[in-house]
Amino acid sequence: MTPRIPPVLLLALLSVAPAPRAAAGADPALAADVVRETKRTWDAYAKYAWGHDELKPLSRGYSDWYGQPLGISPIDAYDTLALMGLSDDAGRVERFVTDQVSFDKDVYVKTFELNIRVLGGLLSMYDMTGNPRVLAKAEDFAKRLLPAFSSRSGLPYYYVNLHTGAAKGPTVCAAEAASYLFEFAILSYYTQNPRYYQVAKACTRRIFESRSAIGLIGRDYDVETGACLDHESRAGCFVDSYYEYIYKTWRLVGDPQLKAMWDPSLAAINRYLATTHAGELWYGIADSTTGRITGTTVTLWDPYLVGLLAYAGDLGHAERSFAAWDGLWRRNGLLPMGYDFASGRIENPRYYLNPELIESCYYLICLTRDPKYSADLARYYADVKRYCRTDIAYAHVEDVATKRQSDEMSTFFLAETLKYFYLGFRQDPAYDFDHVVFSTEAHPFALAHFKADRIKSGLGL
Ligand code: DMJ
Repeated sequence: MTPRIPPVLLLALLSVAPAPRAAAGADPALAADVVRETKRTWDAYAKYAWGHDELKPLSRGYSDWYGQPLGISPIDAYDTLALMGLSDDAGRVERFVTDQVSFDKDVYVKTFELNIRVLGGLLSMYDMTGNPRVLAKAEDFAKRLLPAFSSRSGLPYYYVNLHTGAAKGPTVCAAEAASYLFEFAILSYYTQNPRYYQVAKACTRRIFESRSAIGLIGRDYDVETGACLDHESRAGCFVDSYYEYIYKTWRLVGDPQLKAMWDPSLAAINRYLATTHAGELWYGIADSTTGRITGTTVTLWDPYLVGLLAYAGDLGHAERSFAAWDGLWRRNGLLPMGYDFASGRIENPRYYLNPELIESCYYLICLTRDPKYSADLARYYADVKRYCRTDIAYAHVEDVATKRQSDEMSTFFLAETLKYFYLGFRQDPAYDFDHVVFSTEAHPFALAHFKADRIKSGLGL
């Protein structure tokens, strides 16, 4: 196993004090403000919802995704608390994982969502602490997800029962079919059991092989046969982390077969989905067989692509696409869930505290060092505080026009949104792209922990 810094020392090193080598453009005062807001939000979760999946930020109650608590918020939030130096709170979550939480529950869970939030969160906790009981918990959880992949095609069923292993849900979108590479690679690495990575890679390969002659994939898939059910090709919502994990997993473990999938995928995305409207660069929806643009609706999940393009070295497209998204945020004060860039109409007015544009802004801050992006991030932070803050935490907004709040706070707000704000203002080199790879749920993994010979043996390469 990779030797690590002891957790206590690690947390001390990552404490709230100004970063030793903070890059130009860092804003320690704003970083400290994010820590205060995170602590305030976390304290509300701990007071009103401890152990449950989500805090209700208006009524001061809680909700559980499946009737019984799985502790999704604290597991998802652990590394945010740890990297902000909130060590007592992080320690409490670690003890909750090792001593309290049980995944042996007779509930059907969403395979995709629980992989990125729970398995990803547990693995990140292990990557930071080296606590073998956390790794055991992660593997226990992964073994409960594995029966989802028992279909004829190897693609996962939408739901899996954590106790019985029964699986159901015959149709999945590309993201739900093939966003397992990253977490399963890490689990294979740390357990030195290639099975996890091989299962995940078979899914990604299956979707990749279904691409059309011009290199585009469709949106929805039949789990049993593996067949694609449509010709609707996009890079954002429904497909996003399929692409994201091919590239990010390659960055983490260097499997050359992933790079061989990424290069043609990126070329096809830029060739067919990128389209200019009124001088703005957008990534639309295209027919996967002809490449003709058939849809101009984008969603607030789609700007993840800006960060991914930048990460992959395509700053030209990334910065132009960011400008289009930033304009949409400026016009609304937040991002609407659905927007038609051709008509300029908002098709879904909700904003659920989502991180994607904030995340991409962090990528551009790190990869361009252009102070413009730091100013954009500060503006997003001010807007989120202005419109989503409640007296105890933060809440979804039902309509970006009225800014009317609703009684929900998604787990990714602590896991991702607050983390990327903090890292963007702090600019700690330990969390730049030479040092970590972030999962789709913003769980960071230190590149230095992954050694070539152990990758080969653990992943079965
Ligand atoms: C997150 O749970 C993940 O980033 C996922 O891949 C899609 N988007 C949500 C947050 O918007």
